[in-house]
Amino acid sequence: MVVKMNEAFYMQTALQLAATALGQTGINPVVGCVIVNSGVVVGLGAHLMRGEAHAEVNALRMAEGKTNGATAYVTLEPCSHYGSTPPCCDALIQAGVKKVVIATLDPNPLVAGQGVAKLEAHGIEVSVGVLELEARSLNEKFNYFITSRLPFVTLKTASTLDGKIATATGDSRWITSSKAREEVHAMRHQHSAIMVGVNTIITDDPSLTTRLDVPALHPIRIIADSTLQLPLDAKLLHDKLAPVIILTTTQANADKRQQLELLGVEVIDCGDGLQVDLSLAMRLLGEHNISSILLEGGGTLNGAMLKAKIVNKIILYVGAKIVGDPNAPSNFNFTGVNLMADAVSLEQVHAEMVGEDIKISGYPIYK
Ligand code: AOF
Ligand code: ZN
Repeated sequence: MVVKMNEAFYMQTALQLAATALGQTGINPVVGCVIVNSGVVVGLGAHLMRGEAHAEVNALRMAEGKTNGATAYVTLEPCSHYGSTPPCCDALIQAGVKKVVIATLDPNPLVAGQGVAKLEAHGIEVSVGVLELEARSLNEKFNYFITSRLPFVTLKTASTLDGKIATATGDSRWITSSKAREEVHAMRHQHSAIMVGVNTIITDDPSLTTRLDVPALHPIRIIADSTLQLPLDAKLLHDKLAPVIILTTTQANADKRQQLELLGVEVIDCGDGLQVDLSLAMRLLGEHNISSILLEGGGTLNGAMLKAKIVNKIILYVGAKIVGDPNAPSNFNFTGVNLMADAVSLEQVHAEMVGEDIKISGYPIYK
């Protein structure tokens, strides 16, 4: 294999190092770092877990003794603040690094340009912007959470060509092929939490865990259940595979709440109304350090979340099938718009094939 040796080449490696840790850094970003001295790669590092060493520090450790005059390629601006670890800027300065190539600035208000300023103040040459879009997209959940303290919501849904998520009898196995379903399990690993409506539990009794060929992380399971209809024998209440959070209202039955709490479930009140206040729910989940949610709801929850303008990204798998019947449930149920000009539209739309299915993704634009 002959590779083109340039800044993008080293940054690509740093991005791959970062990507390996997607899903395991909690509210922290994924970050990768490659250190090169006189044309030789001397250190590789990634940030693996919140509370543990940052990418630069891991890479500098590997490169020990060979860092003087080196160039560091980092996917995120090195931090300038004291968090769980001392500032990476200080470590780079002390190691005698001559140049730092950065993909993108850190949106964390505690850093946000101060890292670059500190490096430059110590005579280090800094450049920002190599593979910037790739780096920003890798941390899209972190970027949103760190500036809003709200979880980044990815709405994932699968439908037929006629927009149905089941037949009129309720059968939905399967709309898409196993390849698409496997991708969805990787997505579960890469989100802090998964969210469904209580009707999904009543109908399917799912476990909402991550099932892949290799061990993976299970998301926290969130159920929107305004009137606490969740059956006490639901599988996910007893498997102890991941925490369960129920979103309800102060109106819900106090006895049922107590029964659920006795099973180890956290019940969160989201307003005093008849239905869960979804915007308030997002604020409260953000306070619980849930930085990303994979929404796998049915049409009603999908519609309500979209209407509340709290869906950040939509991923739709379309199976090339047609089931017909106006009574078959569809993807998004909400009071529709009268004019096409008022429809929710997506930006940065991307389409690709996944096995036999069509995958469409994009970001809703809210007016
Ligand atoms: C870096 N390199 O590898 C990471 C950075 O809680 P702490 O101390 O780990 O700090 C987390 C913050 O530090 C996080 O919000 C982000 O701004 C930055 N993460 N910075 O230079 C890294 N993971
Ligand atoms: Zn750092």
